[in-house]
Amino acid sequence: MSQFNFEDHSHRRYNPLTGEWLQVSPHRAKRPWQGQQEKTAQAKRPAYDPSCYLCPGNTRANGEVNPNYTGTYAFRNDFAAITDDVPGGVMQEGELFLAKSERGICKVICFSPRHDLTIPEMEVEAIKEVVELWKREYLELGSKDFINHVQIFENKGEVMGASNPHPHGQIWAQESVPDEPAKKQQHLSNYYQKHGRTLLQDYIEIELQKGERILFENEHFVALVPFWAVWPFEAMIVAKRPVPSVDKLTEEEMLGLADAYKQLTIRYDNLFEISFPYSAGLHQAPTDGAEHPEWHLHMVFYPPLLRSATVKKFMVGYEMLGNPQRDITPETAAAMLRKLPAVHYKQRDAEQG
Ligand code: H2U
Repeated sequence: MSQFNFEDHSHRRYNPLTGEWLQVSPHRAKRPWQGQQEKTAQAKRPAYDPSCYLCPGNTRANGEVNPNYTGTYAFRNDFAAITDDVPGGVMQEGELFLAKSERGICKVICFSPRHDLTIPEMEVEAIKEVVELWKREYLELGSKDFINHVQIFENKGEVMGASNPHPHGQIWAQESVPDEPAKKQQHLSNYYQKHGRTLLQDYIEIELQKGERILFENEHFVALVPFWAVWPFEAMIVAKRPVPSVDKLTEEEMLGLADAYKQLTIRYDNLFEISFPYSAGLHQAPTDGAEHPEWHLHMVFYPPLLRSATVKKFMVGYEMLGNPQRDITPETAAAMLRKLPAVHYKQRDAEQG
């Protein structure tokens, strides 16, 4: 038997942020389809769509009319999954039946009045306005006494269940800290107590030295494929300074986050020359009134695509029953994303006429 190496042989990787394991099976990536590209026909969208419920001036499903907004726009989700008018209640029967009421506020956030744009096609200054909106909402929602966590996210593309192509995200703010950030809270806290530094501060320092999973960096943020990435082209944008939450970013850092968000999504779009779908979001300190020096703001991107514009990775079978599994290694995915042009393919096509 040959000597073990991570590029060729089956192995498990540990995610120190969540305490979970990942199965990596690089030998499976050697199947003949690797690198195949199938483009899908992409309809060009108008800058304004009279039937879109997010466009300025249009009437939403519940009859409310959007203002003629010119930048970003946030409103309470008309079909909120969690609402603030739920009476408090607990149901507990022995050890096996436990339920509790959950209060919260859900919002929809429009990134731009332009129906035809997406983040990688927006100007960095306009994306900074999105970051400023995140900050305002995090502060405003987080300051309510019954809100202990504010989850800001973007679901992009039909394959991710986005109901509308108008550039937008969502916010679910609620009483409880949901499971993903709660796992991270525990691991970040253990690490900070032990070392007096944030886990991600130490992690990015080492990753920047190694370089093999780094996609790019600017003055304030670094984008990389984490060592423990589950999704084929999963990536993370991490603040270089250990800031716990978006409200603590300086103006310069907010611009840096906007730039990193644009740069990463341009590379994503360039990978298969399509509008690349993903679920992305901020992970940051809970808004429970406590100080959280252990927290370190980062943005995660979970794209579903595997080897082409149409072939999706399914988290089924072993992944549902055992733990997540991937074929191409995070290092291979990082190398593929890193070598893509920093100019969006649509801009390239427009320039080439
Ligand atoms: P998604 O594209 O990720 O589904 O987000 C759009 C949200 O917009 C969705 O949660 C809300 C839906 O409830 N929505 C409104 O609040 N008002 C509307 O008129 C239509 C959709």
